[in-house]
Amino acid sequence: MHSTQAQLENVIQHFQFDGQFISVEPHGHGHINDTYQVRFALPGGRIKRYILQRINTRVFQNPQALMENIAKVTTFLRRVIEQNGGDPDRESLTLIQTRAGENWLQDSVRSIWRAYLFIENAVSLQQADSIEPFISAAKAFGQFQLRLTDFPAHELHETIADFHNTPKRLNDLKIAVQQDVAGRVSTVSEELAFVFQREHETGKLLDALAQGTVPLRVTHNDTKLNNVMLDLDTGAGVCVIDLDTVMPGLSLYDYGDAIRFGASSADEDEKDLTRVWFDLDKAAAYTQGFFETARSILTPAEKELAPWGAKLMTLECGIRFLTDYLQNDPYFKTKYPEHNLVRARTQFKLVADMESKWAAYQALVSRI
Ligand code: ADP
Ligand code: GN1
Ligand code: MG
Repeated sequence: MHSTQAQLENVIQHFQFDGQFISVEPHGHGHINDTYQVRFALPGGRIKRYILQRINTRVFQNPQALMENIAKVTTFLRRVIEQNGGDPDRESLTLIQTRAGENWLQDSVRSIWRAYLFIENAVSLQQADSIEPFISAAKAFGQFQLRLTDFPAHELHETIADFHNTPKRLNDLKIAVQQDVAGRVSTVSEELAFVFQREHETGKLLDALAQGTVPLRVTHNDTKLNNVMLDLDTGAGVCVIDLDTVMPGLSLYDYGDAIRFGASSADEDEKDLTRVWFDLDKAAAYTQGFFETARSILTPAEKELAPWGAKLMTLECGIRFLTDYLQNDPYFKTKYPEHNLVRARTQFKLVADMESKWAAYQALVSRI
């Protein structure tokens, strides 16, 4: 849904922003929420920016529970960061309250809004052009995992049920095939065959959890490179953002999803598949950074299964894009009709390439 300038300005009035309103404009490349940057002038002419987001309530059907999670997690993180002598306004997201003292606002058309301090002098990247930013992201997500070790997991709501339940995601794809609401099934037989050939592998992570081989932790669950802010001067990871899916999960989800997005040679929606491959150097860099940072808590099984985390998160994401394509794109934001199909294809290409490099990938993980 698109908001008019008047609607946005009305929403802005309800938050406790400092200074004189200057402007509001769309911001970032997220696939889910509507994100805006809002600029205010402070006395003396300094500019203060905020992030304003309309929560996607098709995706997050209980926004109240979601905001409760975010408030708890950011409060917890602030304390840990303060204890370590860090700057919580920069190293964690900071919610801005409404004038009524709430963490979120429902407007006259029932949209749900929230606002954060803008993390300044930092950037979120759509692709790692070299391994340095990817190492920084690995350390930031490893540290995020570490900082939340003692967070009481039972206090978190599951904001999206079965978010990384790959067998369930595959089942959703089967239903979408049966329903074929967009008449697109006949055009994706190759992609469907690719997925179904790997059906027997989809339970690998959940089986390990059920057998007690790997522990349930509090995880981020959406560890794309563009969900971490990197310092513009030093390149170091500053702040992990996009906390909507922080829930109980496996560290392998976080490791795997980061590899899926960042250890690719190309963008998630690259159309020319000859340009898409699994970059072992980037994978090695991320593995090193993540394992080094979270080493004190990760178990041997979590390290051993790392390649499976990467492969299944990539396959699962491809399955989700393909399902959305078959359902006429209700979930992910798209810019053109085939966008989700293009995205699904890059994910399957990456899976195939991981398979062809499997022995080398496993060897590098065990070496690290
Ligand atoms: P989505 O769930 O749609 O991905 P995100 O919360 O990830 O939404 O926000 C989208 C983009 O907005 C991010 O990739 C980042 O570039 C930018 N962004 C989000 N929060 C902040 C923040 N507090 N400071 C600066 N930029 C931010
Ligand atoms: C979405 O919100 P964003 O753009 O950071 C999605 C992730 C997918 C990702 C694919 C809540 O992430 O699960 O892996 O797109 N987030 C949600 O790019 O579904
Ligand atoms: Mg995001």
